[in-house]
Amino acid sequence: MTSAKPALLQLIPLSLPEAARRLSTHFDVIEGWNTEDREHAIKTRSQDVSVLVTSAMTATPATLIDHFPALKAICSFGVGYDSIDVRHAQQQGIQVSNTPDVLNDCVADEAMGLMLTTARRLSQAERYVRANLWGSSTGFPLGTKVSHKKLGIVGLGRIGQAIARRAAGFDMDIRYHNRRQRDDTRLTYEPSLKRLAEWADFLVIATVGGDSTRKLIDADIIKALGPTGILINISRGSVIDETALTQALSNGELGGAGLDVYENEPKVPEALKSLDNVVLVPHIGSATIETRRAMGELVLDNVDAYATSGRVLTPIQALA
Ligand code: 8YV
Repeated sequence: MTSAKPALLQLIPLSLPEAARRLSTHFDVIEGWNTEDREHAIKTRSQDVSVLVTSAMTATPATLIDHFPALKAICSFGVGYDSIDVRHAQQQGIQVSNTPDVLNDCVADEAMGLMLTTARRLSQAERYVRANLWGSSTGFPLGTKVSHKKLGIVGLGRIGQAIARRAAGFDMDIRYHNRRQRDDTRLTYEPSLKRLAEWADFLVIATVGGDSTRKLIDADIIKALGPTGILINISRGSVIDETALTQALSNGELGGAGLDVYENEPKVPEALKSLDNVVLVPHIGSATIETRRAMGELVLDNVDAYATSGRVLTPIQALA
């Protein structure tokens, strides 16, 4: 039986106590985060669904969007939208929202954490203590200084700028590469990514994912960063050629890497796991209690705004 309210299909659970109440104020909520429930909803309710709740990590391709002829809004949990066919949705007049800004601090904090952990070998040092090697004949290797070093930021968006503010506190010399120079920053713009990599001690990837940046960091850029350089990725695994990265880390062409994201999550190449000059964490940039709550609330605010005004609150700008 269908209710008088329009239907909202939730492809992901929102772990906020108020989520069910807030979503059901305006919508008949269909839980579809299990494959079985989702398939059932597609079969039986596809004509009713006007709102889809999804996430940056949930595939929302054109084929899924096209199942719902009455779809008007897609509200996503997360800032990245390479998992969603936004262009296709917008071409059908469907609004798409994400959760920008609320996660900038945590992702930037994590980028700094990865820089420090990789350069100062903190994970390796912890493994050393736990393995009772401290005090043994096996010495612990020296790390690399972070303060006063040269930082290249690839992608000076909201998260990139938050990283730059933090790095300024470490007295780092900061330059950035973007598709276009920004007119609202005094940071030095480097139009050539290769020259930025040659110059930098640390290269932090904070750009968008998707086709426009696929394998932007290839063997050539990795080589330019060089044997003492450190690569940090908090954006998307697709931006780095993971095979080239693994090779460079193994043969000493690159000094180290701190990775939050991977080409084929949750799969991490075994070859990377065996290396001590790489720090591997499981896509946790936004994963704090405070930030995940704020992201969930912003999804609910977007759904409410759509229901009450017909416009989502934080739309993704129209893609060309
Ligand atoms: C994920 C992220 O959203 O916001 C993004 O783009 O990659 C993360 O914050 C999070 O893992 C939930 O899907």
